[in-house]
Amino acid sequence: MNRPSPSPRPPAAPRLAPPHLAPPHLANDALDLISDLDRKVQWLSAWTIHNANHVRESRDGLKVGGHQASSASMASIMSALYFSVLRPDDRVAVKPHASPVFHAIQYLYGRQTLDQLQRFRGFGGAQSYPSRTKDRDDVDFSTGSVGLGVAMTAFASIAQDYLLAHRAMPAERTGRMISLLGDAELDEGNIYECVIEGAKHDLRNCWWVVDYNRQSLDATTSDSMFLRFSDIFKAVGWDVITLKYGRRLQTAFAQPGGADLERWIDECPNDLYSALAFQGGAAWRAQLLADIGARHGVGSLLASYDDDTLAGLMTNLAGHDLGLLLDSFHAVRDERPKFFIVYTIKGFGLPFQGHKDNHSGLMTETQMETFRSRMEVPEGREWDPFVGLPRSPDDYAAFLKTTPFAGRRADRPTAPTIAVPDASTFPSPRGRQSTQVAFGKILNDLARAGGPLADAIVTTSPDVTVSTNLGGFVNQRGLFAREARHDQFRDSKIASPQRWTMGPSGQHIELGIAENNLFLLLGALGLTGPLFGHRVIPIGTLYDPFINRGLDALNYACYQDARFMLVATPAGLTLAPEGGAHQSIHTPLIGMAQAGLSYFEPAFVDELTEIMRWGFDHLQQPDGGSVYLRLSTRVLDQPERTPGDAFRRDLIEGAYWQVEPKPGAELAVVYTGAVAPEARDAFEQILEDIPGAGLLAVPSPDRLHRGWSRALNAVGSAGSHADRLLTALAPGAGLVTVIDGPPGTLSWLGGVRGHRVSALGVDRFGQSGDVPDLYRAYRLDADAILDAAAAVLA
Ligand SMILES: Cc1ncc(C[n+]2csc(CCOP(=O)(O)OP(=O)(O)O)c2C)c(N)n1
Ligand SMILES: [Mg+2]
Repeated sequence: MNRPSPSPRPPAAPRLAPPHLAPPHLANDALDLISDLDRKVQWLSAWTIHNANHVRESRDGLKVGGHQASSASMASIMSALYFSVLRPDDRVAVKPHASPVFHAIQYLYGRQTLDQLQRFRGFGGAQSYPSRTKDRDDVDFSTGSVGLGVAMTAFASIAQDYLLAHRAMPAERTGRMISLLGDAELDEGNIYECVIEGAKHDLRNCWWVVDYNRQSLDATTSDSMFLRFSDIFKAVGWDVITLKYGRRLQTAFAQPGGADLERWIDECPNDLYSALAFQGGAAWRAQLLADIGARHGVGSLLASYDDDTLAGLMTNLAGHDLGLLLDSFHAVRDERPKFFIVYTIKGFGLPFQGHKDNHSGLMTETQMETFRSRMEVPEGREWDPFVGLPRSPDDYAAFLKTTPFAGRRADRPTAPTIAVPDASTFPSPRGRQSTQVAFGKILNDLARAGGPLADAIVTTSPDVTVSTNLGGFVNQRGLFAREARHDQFRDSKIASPQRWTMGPSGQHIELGIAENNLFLLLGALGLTGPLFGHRVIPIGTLYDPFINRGLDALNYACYQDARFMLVATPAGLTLAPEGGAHQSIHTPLIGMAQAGLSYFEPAFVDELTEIMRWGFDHLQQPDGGSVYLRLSTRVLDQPERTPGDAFRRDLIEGAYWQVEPKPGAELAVVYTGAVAPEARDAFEQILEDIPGAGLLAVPSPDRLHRGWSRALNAVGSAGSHADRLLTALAPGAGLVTVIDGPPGTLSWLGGVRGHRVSALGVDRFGQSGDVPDLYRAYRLDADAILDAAAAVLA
């Protein structure tokens, strides 16, 4: 055989099947029933995709798509789990391209409608990839951006451990957090960041089941990783369970010539194995005879199979052997994390099985007809749940009522809302300070005062707990660990302002410097209500520029409607001496554009206080969302004022007049965040020439913009808060906007009532310096604002 390179020998598959560990509900004939249902799942998932592409009317001529090969690869693994292994409290992240398999299984359980399947990938129908928010059959974790759903299960397990340790959920409701992943997902770096964090947090009750079909989207995957995954996962404390060969192959290996056959398969490169799986029996025979035909016993072993059964034998991998899968999954008896490497064939049983281009392959009408007759589905009854199976529909329906998964509640748990203190008792730090310091004080004061909100807060940070001012809260409430760990520095009586005591009652989860993990953990903590029936209030802190590091995970958390408060600090050029690598520029536009997240950038502490108070409530509301606070280390004098209801309302809608303009005024200075003093300074100079000018504070460009664009789409901009505010100005008035961020964050205000705009902000990389130098160089200072005012009035 002409092999490109010998691949390392994978660990030997178990020669004998593990003992049959039947769960209590598994009667003698349960395996037959599950195997029939598995066949139906294979049919329905392929048919759902076929229907969307070839049967349903197309209005735009676009390919609808769907992944018959990826689905076929995983069908039996999922049948084993959903029809026997999964318990009601287990939670699963299904590989994105196996969504049709998930929906088919839910359909058989009566938890998914025919209408949804028929509208797969259509508007209002079952989603292309499992979606917590858009699908109707109770998806546990959304998937789509590969790798993220995988890691999400680990963080969900940590979140579950947090609730268990805080006695917020009963131990008997502990579920296993299971990811069903494609092998190519193992290329995503976030997986390895996650397992490192998992090792630090004693991860448990987490299973990752790899559909090891050795194909990605483009081609077959590299042989060189064959053994490495097992090494990597063992190194971080996981049990690795390799399920390679099905029982028919194992039986053949025990025959004369079988050891040579086994060695041949073990050494066969991925691409050759895949090509032969595609070509079928005659090709297998020719290749095997050429390579090992002369070895003792091989010739007669091969001769005992015709071409069809030889093809079946050579593709009898563990992932398609239901009995083996059931035994292996049921054999798990402990809570250590499990990494199952399950060998499969992409497109198993379909005409393009093993073909390197099959990722988006769709069966033709003719191929579907052949598949239909093999599956014994009569024409016109394609959607009948149990048609063509050997037993009566009642037998299957009755069986499906007895599985552990059938005991899962149909609706998601709702967690009670945690009361937020009203303005009179909510902490309100006083005096000259920065928003970052005030944030720390508010949390510290909340923790000290105690109460339901303080008890529900969980903070987390990727190694910037102290530098983002979470230290006070952590001193009060401790770090979370399942087992108590003492603070050696304290025990050694070494002075430190920071206590670092860990234990089950701690309320801070410390992460290593991997911002992606922060967002995944916030995602998991932000879903504990609907996942585990108990709500926590997650607060995550990081430096603002490093949001970029975890942006896809942030988007992913929001896509799942996880609820959390993200506090990004310090932000912008205002961070001055730290320089351009740490000065965030474009994050305000992330905050404005990110669905499910409200961005605020307060300048003053009373604003921050009110935003946090509102935020704690908003992130608990059914139609609420998460909150992003962009804070600063710049110390500012605070305004003398007592916020009232009108101020609060305006603030949360995004803006308020710090100094109201006189009716028909020609100019307003508009600012966001830490440049407030420069805006004020310039504004006071402008008043000398334009006495009616206004000074508009915009603590949330995001909320202000959303309010305006919603009103614009509905009834014209007249209903919006932005419009109400700007009506006071003359029709042709000028606006000078300024933010330590992209000028576009505020320049849209010119569109509200057609005012002329001169927008100041940062659109170049920053550098080290002090605030006066940087504000001058980047045109954020009072002079720049005055110049801009002159220009806009000219
Ligand atoms: C982050 C991300 N990058 C790229 C893609 C596009 N994509 C979808 S599936 C896939 C390959 C998946 O291969 P594998 O995980 O092995 O799944 P399977 O072979 O079972 O289809 C790629 C690259 C994606 N969904 N997410
Ligand atoms: Mg694959």
